[in-house]
Amino acid sequence: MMKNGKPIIGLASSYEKDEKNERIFLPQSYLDAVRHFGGVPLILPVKGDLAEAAALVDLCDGILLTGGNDIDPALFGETVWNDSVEIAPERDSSETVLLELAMARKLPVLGICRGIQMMNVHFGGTLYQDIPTQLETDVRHRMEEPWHRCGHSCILEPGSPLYELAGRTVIGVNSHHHQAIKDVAPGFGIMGRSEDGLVEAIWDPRAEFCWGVQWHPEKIWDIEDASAKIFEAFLEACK
Ligand SMILES: [Mn+2]
Repeated sequence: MMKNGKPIIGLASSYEKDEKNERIFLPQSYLDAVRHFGGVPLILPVKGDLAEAAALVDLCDGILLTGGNDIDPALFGETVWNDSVEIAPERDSSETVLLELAMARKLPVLGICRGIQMMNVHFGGTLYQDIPTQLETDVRHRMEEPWHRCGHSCILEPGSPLYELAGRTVIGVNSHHHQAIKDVAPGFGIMGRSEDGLVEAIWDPRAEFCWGVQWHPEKIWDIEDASAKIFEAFLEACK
């Protein structure tokens, strides 16, 4: 049940730390998309304690897990594969708490790019840590900018909610990732794969709305209506 006039969408912030700087940030396109589809974006910080996270999630009608760093492979029982893997354990911990709080409150969750990976790992799945060195494929999953265009297609699973929404089997997606789902989390269903068979969209049939997509619908919803429909469905579930 929505708490206010418009659904408040908590956005997991991106996080960066090096010798000189420590900051949270988000690409504006996430906020623009949430606003366009009728929500109020609320940026959720990293490194707060459980009480703070609970206080913030209590304000939210839905949670959006955004793109960014790689997931620490320790979370799925592996060590770091190579130098391409850039982790931010502080962010992983914050999002683990966010997911637990969201599940306890039965809040809708949409995971985008890193977000689908975080969702999959949190619920017991695994990842390819580095597609170029771990998977033979002709599909370009790390396309060059601009990302406001489709780079490869996604073949939807008939019967999945995304297939029902899109009303067709093949949709266009952008692609800016070097990691991807390997083993899908137990209980989750596959909604779509790229031409090489890589899983690009999952959902939890046990939840009201718990979806993850490997692409960035916030950057192509105005040119690919399947991506617009993902945001429409998510915001609708948050009402
Ligand atoms: Mn891809």
